[in-house]
Amino acid sequence: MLFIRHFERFSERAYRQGKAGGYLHVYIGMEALAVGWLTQIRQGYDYVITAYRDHAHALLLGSDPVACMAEIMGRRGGLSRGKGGSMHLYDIPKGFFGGWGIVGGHTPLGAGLAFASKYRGEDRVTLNFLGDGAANAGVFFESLNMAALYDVPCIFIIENNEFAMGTRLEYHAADTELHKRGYPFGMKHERLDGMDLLQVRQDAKRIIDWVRENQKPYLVEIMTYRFVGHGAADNDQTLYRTKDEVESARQRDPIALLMDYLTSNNLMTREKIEAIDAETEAEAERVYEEADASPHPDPSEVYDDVYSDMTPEVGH
Ligand SMILES: Cc1ncc(C[n+]2csc(CCOP(=O)(O)OP(=O)(O)O)c2C)c(N)n1
Ligand SMILES: [Mg+2]
Repeated sequence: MLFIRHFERFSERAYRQGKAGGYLHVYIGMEALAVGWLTQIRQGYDYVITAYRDHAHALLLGSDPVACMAEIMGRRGGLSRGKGGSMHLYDIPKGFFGGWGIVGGHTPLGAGLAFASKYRGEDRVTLNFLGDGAANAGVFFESLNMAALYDVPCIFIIENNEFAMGTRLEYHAADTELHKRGYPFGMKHERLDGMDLLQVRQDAKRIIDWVRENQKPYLVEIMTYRFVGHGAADNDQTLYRTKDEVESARQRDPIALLMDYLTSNNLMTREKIEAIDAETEAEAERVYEEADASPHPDPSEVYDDVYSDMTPEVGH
């Protein structure tokens, strides 16, 4: 969690310095959610797909942090060779299918990944992350329907940070208990806490085991909060929430909660935690500098990978 937080602080720096183009959305405040779930899957075997708030997911799946940062900076050494940016981290060998910018647009792709693994007789699970705002997209309901119809091993994980850009949950969702959207499709569904890492890990293990065993879909809504703006360009959060509200959510900062647990149970000293904090910060700085040394893509590559040379074969 500390490395992700420091890494993202450096990505924000890159944005402010004009070194990261396009959009940049960080996961600060939400770390326990991705850490809890992605440490419970079979990494490099199970499939993961998410929206544009994707840095934590790539890092946790073992993508090279320098390649992640280089992508954020649009450099040739980036995961998508510098052509995707922050929203389009990808690492297929690690089971990471992106990194998508159209709200809700990737949810049928996640259902399709789960369909593919079941069709091939494998016992993979797919984690299909989306936001609370995305849970209103028509295509999400279609994805739930098809996933339930074909009984595919897909876990839809709504990262409910209570906002879709500047629109609060109560103003965008007719029923704010988003997990209930599994009900009409006969899908198991529940709402869980996303701030206490140890609890998140336990919940994740239970649900992943169930889905792997039963090869059926599941819908979870996980309550979390982003401590910073929607994206790096969201300058005035006071238009939609108060400083007090953010401050009170910060009382349950997942990193601070875990530190308190570790120290109060004598599992780790405060000095040791401070040392990890300093080490991960130094590591994030090294990553930032190494990524910054990667060259920009050559303009001659602009059309590479846009069209496929493969002629599809018809009739199979
Ligand atoms: C189809 C579509 N509509 C609108 C947008 C603009 N947009 C970008 S992010 C966002 C809010 C999504 O909120 P949520 O799903 O809760 O995700 P979060 O940013 O909180 O992680 C919107 C409306 C978009 N990218 N795609
Ligand atoms: Mg949201």
